[in-house]
Amino acid sequence: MSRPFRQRGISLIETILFMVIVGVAVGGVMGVFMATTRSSADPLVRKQALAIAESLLEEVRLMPFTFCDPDDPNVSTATSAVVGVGPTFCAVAAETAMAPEAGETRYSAATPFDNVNDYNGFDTATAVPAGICDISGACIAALAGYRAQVAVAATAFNGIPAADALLITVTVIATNGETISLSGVRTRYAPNL
Ligand SMILES: [Ca+2]
Ligand SMILES: [Ca+2]
Repeated sequence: MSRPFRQRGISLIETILFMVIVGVAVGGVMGVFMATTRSSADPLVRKQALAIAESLLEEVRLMPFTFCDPDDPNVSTATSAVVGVGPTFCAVAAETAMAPEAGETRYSAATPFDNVNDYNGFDTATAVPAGICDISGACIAALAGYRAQVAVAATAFNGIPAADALLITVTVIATNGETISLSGVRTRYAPNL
């Protein structure tokens, strides 16, 4: 006993409403699209700054952090930084200063940085040569607008006392003023402790 279904077209008002709704929706999507396109250069700068920070942090973390000087014959057997006779002592005094020793630079062939703590205070703006450079002193001209700074400080870490762990913080300031900071911890290598 069903009534016959009466077919009916779309009215002009319905059509106009449809167009208005679709227009507003497309406008919103286009707005997001344009904002993304406009700021798409910024992630590039951030990624570049991050890449510089990561590579410098990696370089510092790979430096020796031992009781004795890295060149000390007892570097792998010493059980403290005490200078003395025998394999458990350092033969010469360790580099304990939180700064490079006299004559040391990141780019020196004869006396390069040879300790984690040598990097404390390193700044690509004041280093010679200045700029983002590899350890041979070859600088990348395209990265002239970036500046990197390193800070190294003793820190207690996960149960390891502050005397045996160093917090390394690399800060990169990008061309647009954006700053990225990466931190990593380097613990002392002391197999016989
Ligand atoms: Ca040194
Ligand atoms: Ca040092």
